[in-house]
Amino acid sequence: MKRNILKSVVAAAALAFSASSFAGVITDVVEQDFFLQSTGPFFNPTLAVYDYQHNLNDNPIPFTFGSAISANLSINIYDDDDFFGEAAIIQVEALDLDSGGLWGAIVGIAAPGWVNDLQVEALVALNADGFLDVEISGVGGFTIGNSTLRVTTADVPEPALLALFGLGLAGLVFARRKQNT
Ligand SMILES: [Ca+2]
Ligand SMILES: [Ca+2]
Ligand SMILES: [Ca+2]
Repeated sequence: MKRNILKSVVAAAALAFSASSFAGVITDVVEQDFFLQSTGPFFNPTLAVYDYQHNLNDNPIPFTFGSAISANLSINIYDDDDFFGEAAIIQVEALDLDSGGLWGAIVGIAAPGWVNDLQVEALVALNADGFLDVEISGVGGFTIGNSTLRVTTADVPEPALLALFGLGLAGLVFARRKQNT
């Protein structure tokens, strides 16, 4: 009887281990090739807006909510090499510029590429549901290419399986007590 319970506890522990997320790096790439072009007169162009989303829930390595301890976002954004300037606001989740930022050049060719580490608010949003929302709004004309999100994860055991493991332990304690009386 006792041995059987012990077996089930060991099995539950093994299950908890196999289903927990292990420390590592998840790389999520959104493949895109979008030319953002604002319209309107040169001195008063309209703001053009482009949205996309990183989804960690459809990846080969599954993402466990709450396991992201740091993340880095890299966007292949580049100019079409015209003389005119361009300006972009990169918004990551909330409209603050700590995780997001600015990109562009007043005249000439803007330097290609944009990269930043996610700050607390965006990291919390990513941990909540495995989605990261990005919005790029800008004036001028430029290309928004692939976006790469690199997420460093920590070990997080599945709560449900931990509960199962706890239940097994409780059963073991109960069985021991029963045997002692
Ligand atoms: Ca994905
Ligand atoms: Ca330019
Ligand atoms: Ca341009």
